[in-house]
Amino acid sequence: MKQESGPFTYSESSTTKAILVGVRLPGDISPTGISLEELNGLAITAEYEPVAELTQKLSEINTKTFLGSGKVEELKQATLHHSPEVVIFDEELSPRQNRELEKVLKCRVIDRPWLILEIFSDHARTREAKTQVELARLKYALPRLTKMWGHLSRQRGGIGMKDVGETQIQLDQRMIRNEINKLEKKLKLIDKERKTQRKSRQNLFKVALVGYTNVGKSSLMNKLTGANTLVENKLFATLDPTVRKIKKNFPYPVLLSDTVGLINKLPHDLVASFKSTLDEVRDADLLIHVVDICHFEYQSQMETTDDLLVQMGMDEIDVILVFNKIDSIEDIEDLEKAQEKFPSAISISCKTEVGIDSLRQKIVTQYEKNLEHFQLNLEHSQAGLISKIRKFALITQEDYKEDCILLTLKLPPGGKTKLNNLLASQETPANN
Ligand SMILES: Nc1nc2c(ncn2[C@@H]2O[C@H](COP(=O)(O)OP(=O)(O)OP(=O)(O)O)[C@@H](O)[C@H]2O)c(=O)[nH]1
Ligand SMILES: [Mg+2]
Repeated sequence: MKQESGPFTYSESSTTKAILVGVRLPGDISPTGISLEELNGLAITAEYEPVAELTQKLSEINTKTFLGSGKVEELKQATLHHSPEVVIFDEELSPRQNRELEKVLKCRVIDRPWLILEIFSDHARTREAKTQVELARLKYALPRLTKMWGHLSRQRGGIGMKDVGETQIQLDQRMIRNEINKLEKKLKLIDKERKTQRKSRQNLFKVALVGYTNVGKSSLMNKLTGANTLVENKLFATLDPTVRKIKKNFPYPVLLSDTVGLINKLPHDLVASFKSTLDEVRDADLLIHVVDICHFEYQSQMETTDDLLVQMGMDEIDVILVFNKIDSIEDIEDLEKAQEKFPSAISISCKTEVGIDSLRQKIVTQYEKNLEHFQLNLEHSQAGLISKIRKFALITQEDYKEDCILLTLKLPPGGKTKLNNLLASQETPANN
């Protein structure tokens, strides 16, 4: 077995055959049954080649081998037949189950959280994402140390695990804990930098794109801002947050942020590690929840997103629901049914640009909802200030009275401070 004879080295050209295992857990009442489509997509994204699938409805989870003994035997026969390098479970396995299954099946066994971590480490590009993924991988591997080191050493995407992987045998748990401490400190520093950046944007209206992975968040970011964020038909194309101003056809300064996509059973350590990335979302005044309306499981994807938003304490923020990819819908009745069920949703296509203008309008409406009404008396000699005020506030009425000009304003967050500063600079010419 590769992982027992030294570090497993990933090579671009080799295909790594995998058997996928899915179960229906006790208490799971989802109507769709056991679908391994998503695990299949994840496996392919991580460059495995699924060669067989095995599913089972479980009445209870076996603490030793996760599956019952009959199914484990069936799985063993499948591994003998297909000779896969890896068996991938769609659920999280305990360290013990992981070990036992590897012993019985005589091949590497990984679970869904680990698979997601592998993809994240492949896609991490920036210092922040790399640190976050590395931390999550180490935390996940720590209790699974004996077998996991082989997996950790898969040096993919330059994740920075090199030293750790290469000297795996010598490292003990204490050293990994030290590494975890170091990474946590590094992340704290990065977090601080991000906080400073966010502070400088405090007074702007912030909109964040959220949603399941691969639904078209980055495509929408590009449509609304003219940015050139990476769009790919793969899971977790985006890991790092991008923040851009929406200028195109927009009357107000609004910041839009695109960030990591969400997925069912996201590894817990990963959610924790991505805290600062997700703070970008937590800090938003408005969320745009993007849904791939063509996906057969779009409703459960919506639920996963909603659940994760609750977990991350973001369920209080206003949300615009967006059904994307309507250009690809096969049966228009499906779209109509969805619209009936979620009447507030805006249907769009990033591909054909249908509905993008309605979405812009809805963002504007939400923005205006956040504006503070204010009235200001200016002397006639101060009329020159009006054009300056118009740059950051909405003037809904200009009333030229005999002794003054009465302005009715709508101020964005931070607008009052700007207004006070502007008026103060007029009163004290030394500040001009
Ligand atoms: N047909 C169609 N495809 C779309 C549309 N919008 C996005 N896509 C495709 O959907 C895939 C995913 O798009 P992304 O914008 O990368 O999705 P994302 O939500 O940012 O994905 P992650 O960053 O991986 O979470 C790409 O292949 C896009 O071309 C659309 O309106 N119609
Ligand atoms: Mg993206």
